[in-house]
Amino acid sequence: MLSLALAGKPNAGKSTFYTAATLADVDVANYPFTTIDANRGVSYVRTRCPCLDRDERCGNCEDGIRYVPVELVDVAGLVPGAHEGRGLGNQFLDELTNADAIINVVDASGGTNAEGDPVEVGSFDPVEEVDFIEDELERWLAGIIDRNWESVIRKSRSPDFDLDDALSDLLTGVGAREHDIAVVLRQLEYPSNPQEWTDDDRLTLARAIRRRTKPIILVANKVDIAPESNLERLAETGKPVIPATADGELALRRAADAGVISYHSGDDEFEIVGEVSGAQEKGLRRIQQLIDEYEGTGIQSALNTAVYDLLDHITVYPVQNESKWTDGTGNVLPDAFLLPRGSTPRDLAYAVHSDIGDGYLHAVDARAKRRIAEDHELSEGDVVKIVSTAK
Ligand SMILES: Nc1nc2c(ncn2[C@@H]2O[C@H](COP(=O)(O)OP(=O)(O)O)[C@@H](O)[C@H]2O)c(=O)[nH]1
Ligand SMILES: [Mg+2]
Repeated sequence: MLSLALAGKPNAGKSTFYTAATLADVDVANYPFTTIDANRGVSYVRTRCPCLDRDERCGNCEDGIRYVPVELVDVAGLVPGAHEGRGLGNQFLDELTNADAIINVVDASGGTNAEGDPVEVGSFDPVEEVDFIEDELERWLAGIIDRNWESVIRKSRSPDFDLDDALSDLLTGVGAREHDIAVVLRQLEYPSNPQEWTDDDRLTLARAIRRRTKPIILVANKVDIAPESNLERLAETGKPVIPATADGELALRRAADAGVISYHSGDDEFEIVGEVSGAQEKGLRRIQQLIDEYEGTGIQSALNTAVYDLLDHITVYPVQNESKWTDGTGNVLPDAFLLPRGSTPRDLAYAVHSDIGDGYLHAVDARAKRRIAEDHELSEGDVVKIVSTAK
């Protein structure tokens, strides 16, 4: 499963985001280190279900809204110096190891400092936190490379030494594949003898690896109290920025859970369908205003942007029966897989099961009812029958 990590300084709203997005009970408080262990949960990206192109809904979506699971990790707050063990330091950086992308939750209100302590709203520059979080991640990676450099030097004495291989060994643990290392090394200039590498060379390598293997989107949280100028400054960083209110989304999900409103995460409106007090209604109206202004609460949009834009994935639906779009038991569109754009039917087969991949014979586009070539690039919403010697 794809894994997204919520990183950021303390009190930015990570746990609120996490709770809203997973609706699991974790600590949410105005206290710097509420999250002592990383919380892992399941959240969902939202997409259009292919059953909308048929007469009947499939039963695995909500009125044509399909939710596809991703792992979400709530990482405890990072403070400047975390890579050297400050705050809750390194152990938490290590929890980012499996992340395919990082959602940096930023307090766009400027109402907390770099340590997460409350200050007057508007007095802390959120761009500072964007920079230090990125820097901490990169220095943490550089630390891993530094600590293992001796072994690279040792290997370099062997006649069949290959820097790509040595670095792959060193960095597979943080989610960098051989291909990533090869691409990154091609972009950089460095001494051919590992003994001549400087700390700066290793930091430059770490920064490039981070950009490639742990891309970041910014969530500009607390828009309900954020000065407009802060949102503009965040946008000027040139990074993807999603304005958000984690508190607002949590309130909506809880109200929906309690049957008070009808709301699907990511909707741009909701309807009050149950009994509400005057105060509750006022609160809900305020959230609706924010939704109108920012096109949603930003939570679903952040998850979707991370998976579909930043990681450039598509949703593909394997079926066994190409006319009915069912599995062997008659379940319509039972599974949805998130695959990198450019994936082929064979890649889908391997995602379903390695045996299905090994036994791959051919595939059928279940919309067009046509065989598709082995190297055909799949698209968002494709429904595909895999024919394999494995069952
Ligand atoms: N005004 C405002 N406060 C928020 C929002 N989201 C979270 N908070 C508050 O920010 C504080 C810290 O939230 P928490 O999720 O514990 O932050 P974490 O330390 O990053 O996990 C809590 O008091 C939340 O209620 C929001 O959208 N607007
Ligand atoms: Mg927290």
